[in-house]
Amino acid sequence: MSTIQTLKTKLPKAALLASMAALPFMQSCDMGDRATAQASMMSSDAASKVYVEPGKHDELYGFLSGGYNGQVSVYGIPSGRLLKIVPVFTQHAENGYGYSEESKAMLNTSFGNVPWDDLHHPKLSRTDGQTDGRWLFVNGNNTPRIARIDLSTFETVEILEIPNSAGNHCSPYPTNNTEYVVAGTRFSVPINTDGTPAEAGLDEYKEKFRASLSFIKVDKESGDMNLDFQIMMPGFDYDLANGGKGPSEDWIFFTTYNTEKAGTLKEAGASQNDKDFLAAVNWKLAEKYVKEGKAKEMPANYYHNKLDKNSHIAKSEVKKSVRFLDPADCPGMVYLIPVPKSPHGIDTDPSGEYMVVSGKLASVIPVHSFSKMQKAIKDKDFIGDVAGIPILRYESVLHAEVKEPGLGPLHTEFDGKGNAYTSMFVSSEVVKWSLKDFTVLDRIPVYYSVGHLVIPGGDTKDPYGKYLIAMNKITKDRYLPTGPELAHSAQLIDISGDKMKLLLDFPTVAEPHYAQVIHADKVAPRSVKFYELEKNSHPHAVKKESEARVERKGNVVRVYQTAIRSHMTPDNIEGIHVGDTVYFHVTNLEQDWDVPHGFAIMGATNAELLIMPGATQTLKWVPTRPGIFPMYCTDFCSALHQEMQGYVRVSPK
Ligand code: CUK
Ligand code: CUA
Repeated sequence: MSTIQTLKTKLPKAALLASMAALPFMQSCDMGDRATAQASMMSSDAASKVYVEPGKHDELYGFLSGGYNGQVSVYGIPSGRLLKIVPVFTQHAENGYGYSEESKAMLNTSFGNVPWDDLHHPKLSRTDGQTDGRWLFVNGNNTPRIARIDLSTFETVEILEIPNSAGNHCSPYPTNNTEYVVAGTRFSVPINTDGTPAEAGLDEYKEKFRASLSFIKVDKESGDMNLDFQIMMPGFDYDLANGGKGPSEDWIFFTTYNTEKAGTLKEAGASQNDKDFLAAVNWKLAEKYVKEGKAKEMPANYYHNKLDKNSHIAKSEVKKSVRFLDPADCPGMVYLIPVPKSPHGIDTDPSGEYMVVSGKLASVIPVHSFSKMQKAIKDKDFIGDVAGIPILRYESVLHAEVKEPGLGPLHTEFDGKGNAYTSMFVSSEVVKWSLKDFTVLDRIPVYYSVGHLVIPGGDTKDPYGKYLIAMNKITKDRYLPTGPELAHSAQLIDISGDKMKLLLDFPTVAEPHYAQVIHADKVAPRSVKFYELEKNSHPHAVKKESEARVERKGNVVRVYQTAIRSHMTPDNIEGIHVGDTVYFHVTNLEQDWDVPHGFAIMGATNAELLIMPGATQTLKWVPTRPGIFPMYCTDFCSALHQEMQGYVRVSPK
């Protein structure tokens, strides 16, 4: 029995809830108890199960969100080796992302250039309900954005701002064939559909506040995203979502909270103050309504940033309007299903029949049934409505309740063998339960306070029930101390047998909320090794050393520079004056795997460049004082790497 399980039996529920925040502390203090628990939960051959021989590859890729670092980190699983950090919403000095002239536009928004975000949920693209390894979609929580990472280059190639949204948390959710990626707002905000600036007090919440659910069309071939339409929902807060599968694949489900702000259930005559809603949206029907012309258009101002494949230059396009559907005009498109108060995750099982809702404060995990939902809709078994959206009866849709699952259920994934695994934030454990009789089968403590968990394909039709990764919010004493700020932590758990067994702890980069895990052979074979110089269409690229040069127009100086082992051309530059705007357009002439060159110049106020073979990147520099400024290659590229250097002479104005 873990410390928490012991506590649970000793404390009344109210006391337990009150001590939610303190629990992880108590846990980590009780070292003796913990060591015992730990020994019993470790796999005896853990080391061999996670050992990947030097030079051998991992079986799986793990894409972990970076939370408040705004990036995605890529791990080899089961080894837990960090393979790469892919910058998405955050500038990344390591490779100049967000600093180079080419990549800056990637971070443009209607608020300006926003070089940071809070990245919560990665989701892989799908074909026929299974991950296909083509793209990874991620959300920016703070300044509402959805990004697409191309998994052939592991680069962020597209960022789409979401208008009428605030706190883009319940995103992004691809449908089963990636027809759409769906993004839901977290906060309701006042929205004027005539496009005039919307501003209102909370006393006008019910009349003026709305929540948008955005449907982003994804091009089958290119992956390009386009905001097709939004559904304007009543003003609640929207937390998380997930799509149906099989019989329910036309549907997507959203958890909501703070529904009492809109005075909802009480109005419907229901005495269920302890309930919020699951919003069930038929996206196929919504698409049909849009095709039939039911959508209205409203002015909107949002950015769509795309990286050009051949020039490697990001360009922004500003969009001016968006179409929207009002659920009141669209019968059958949206239903509300009561769920325990303050739900967090909503997860659908691989068969598509069950919708598992995790109420953070609930003592049970309700499992709703899709077929019962359909029957209740057919029978018009409604207990009221909110803004024309029917509310179904809890009992009519409920299939089962998982009893005594633990405290603070957050998220559920599936192993494809008839079991579900739910993360318990408060009691700090992962709980395995059966989809057959909805009883708890096993539990394993995690250190400490797990948020999301992930099973490879565990959110798809076809999970690979060998591993589970728990992503823990609190690290405490798991590693050598590093002062007050600690790395977050993930734990790899073997779920291939009846009992869950801990295999490995590994520190993560910032705070992974969710993750995706996929078989390496779905991704690795398509990985690009270098960019073809011939295809480089950058307007300031030079394809041969003999074309390298310096050009001046007024006070703008362009250095057309080449880098190849082991020199840069030109390497001695004169005739620059204080106050000039100097662009170093550096083309890496190499045509080989893993030979980037870097570029840095003393005193530059942005960052270095890291230029991949065949590509051109630009560093902007405005010298502020006269002198001799060394420049050099920052990436140890050959035995003569240190010789890849030069000088720029800057004269007074
Ligand atoms: S949330 Cu972080 S633990 Cu953004 Cu998916 Cu639940
Ligand atoms: Cu090129 Cu070091």
